[in-house]
Amino acid sequence: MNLHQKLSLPDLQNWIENVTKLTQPNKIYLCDGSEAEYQNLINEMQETEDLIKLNSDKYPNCYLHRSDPSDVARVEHLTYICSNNKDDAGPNNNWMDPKEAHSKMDLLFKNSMKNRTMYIIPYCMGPIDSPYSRCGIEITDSPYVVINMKLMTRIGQSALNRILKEKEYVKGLHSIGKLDPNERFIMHFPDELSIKSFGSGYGGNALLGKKCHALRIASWQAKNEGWLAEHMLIVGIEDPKGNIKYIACAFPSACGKTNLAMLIPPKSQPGWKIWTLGDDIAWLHLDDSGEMRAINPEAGYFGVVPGTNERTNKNAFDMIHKDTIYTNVGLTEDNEPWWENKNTGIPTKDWQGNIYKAENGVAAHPNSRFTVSAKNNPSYSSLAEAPEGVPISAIVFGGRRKKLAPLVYEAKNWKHGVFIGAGIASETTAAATGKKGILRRDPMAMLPFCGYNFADYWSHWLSFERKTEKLPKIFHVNWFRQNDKGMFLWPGFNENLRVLRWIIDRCEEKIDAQETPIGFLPHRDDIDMNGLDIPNKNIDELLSVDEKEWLNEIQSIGEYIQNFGQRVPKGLLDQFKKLEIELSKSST
Ligand code: SAT
Ligand code: MN
Repeated sequence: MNLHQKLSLPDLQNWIENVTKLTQPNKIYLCDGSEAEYQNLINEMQETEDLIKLNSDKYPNCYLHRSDPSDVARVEHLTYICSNNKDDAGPNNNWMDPKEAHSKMDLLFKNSMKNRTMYIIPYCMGPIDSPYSRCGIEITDSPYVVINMKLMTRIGQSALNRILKEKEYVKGLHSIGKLDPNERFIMHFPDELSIKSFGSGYGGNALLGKKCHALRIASWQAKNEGWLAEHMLIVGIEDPKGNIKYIACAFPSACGKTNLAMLIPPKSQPGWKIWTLGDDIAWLHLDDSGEMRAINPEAGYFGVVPGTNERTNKNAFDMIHKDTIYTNVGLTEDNEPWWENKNTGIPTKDWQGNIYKAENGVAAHPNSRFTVSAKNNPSYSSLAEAPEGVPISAIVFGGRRKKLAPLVYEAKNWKHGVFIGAGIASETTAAATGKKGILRRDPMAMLPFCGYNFADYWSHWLSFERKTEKLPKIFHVNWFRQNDKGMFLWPGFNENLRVLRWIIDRCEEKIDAQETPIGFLPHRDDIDMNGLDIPNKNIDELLSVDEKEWLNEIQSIGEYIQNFGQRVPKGLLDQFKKLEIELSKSST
């Protein structure tokens, strides 16, 4: 069968033909998703030095890719939502008129694949037989993208079969171009279900199934179809009796979603187990009975490497010892990957391949990443393949906040929870280009990823209350609170299970809580501190609410929300006003 016959959908054939004419590739290759194909690409990429084979005794089937030094993170200032109507993109997105965007991009794509192979990657986001899954096709000239998509999604024939049957799929066109930051754009066309990405080979800019499709385009589809596409990990928490509760947690990039998703219960918590469903993205649907269920559209992890060690995330540490693609880590003399806080080995080369000298800075780039199949994770839950997904008991929002936000609190109701989500703020990290450590508002941890106007997005969130009475409870956590000396008050990492247990106890209505204006907080004794050596005054600080400071915070959230103008739902503004009044009363 020739390519034309294999892609027996007129719309798909036309698109491929047009892209071929525009980009002028040397060769066209349709990916089948097989292991042999993966291995062939790996071999070819070693020849071109796009990949370096790592020590095969200690790191079998592991490779290192070094990206262009100017191409190491998502580029939010070059990312656009090109909706037909500017107001649909909203103040949270850069917008360009779709016609203008297409012609700008087509100029860049012109002849961009000359002397290169054009890879066609059919992929499915979510279990291949799930009604909640959605498909796409990414056309790319980067073999790095193909091997990463192979680990991160379900690619190949089965996805293509589904596309030919459903006839609806997201069209993604990607070329690394010359990797010139001045000729780099990531454009989304939600009304057309298409993406054009040029000039970057990195992560979220280039693996189009991830942030571009599964969040920006999918969030728009989800709004129109009555579901949610969210920047959330999904985790199952099993108690000593074998009952499992599933929760979904939204934290901004590089705030510990992967660590929480793979948590190993500390010794002081015998009988508890954690099952990983996903570490980055959740698609949430109401089932026929009105219960919220989640699938993870991805099939692998693209996680931050630095800081991963036996203490912070043993499952990830073990998992990335085989079948892993590393991007931008350092190397030891024995050709083992090395990164900051790995706690073993000595780096000899930095992430750019230069001789490592401590005085020149880090060996691994702070946003260096591992790509690995979810099935390699020791805590992998086979329900990640369940077409019906898992039922969600709680939604947990969080951010990286030195001050103010307590360790955990619970929303009073769904509307209040939506307000809490809309008010998330976090200190910026290396996951995106730009200044680090600056506090910015990041509603639902979706600021870089919501493919439409936040005001409409909040209305959509609020609308769920009218659809069902079985909504999950909503919580907020903050693992990153510090004292005045800059020391973390909470040990974090695996100890976070203690907080998850409180959340589950609340969901099961097993315990009561202290009511404060910002929500329900734990009574000190209701969080199991067994085996932890934390002074009582730290616990009190972690569970304290400074009402004066909170009044300022709520007013700043109110101001932020109101910037979104006329479309902001009244339900959200009411929450703001109610909280402002309550806090003004109690803080005077
Ligand atoms: O580069 S990615 O967007 O895939 C990683 C992240 O920012 O979470
Ligand atoms: Mn993410």
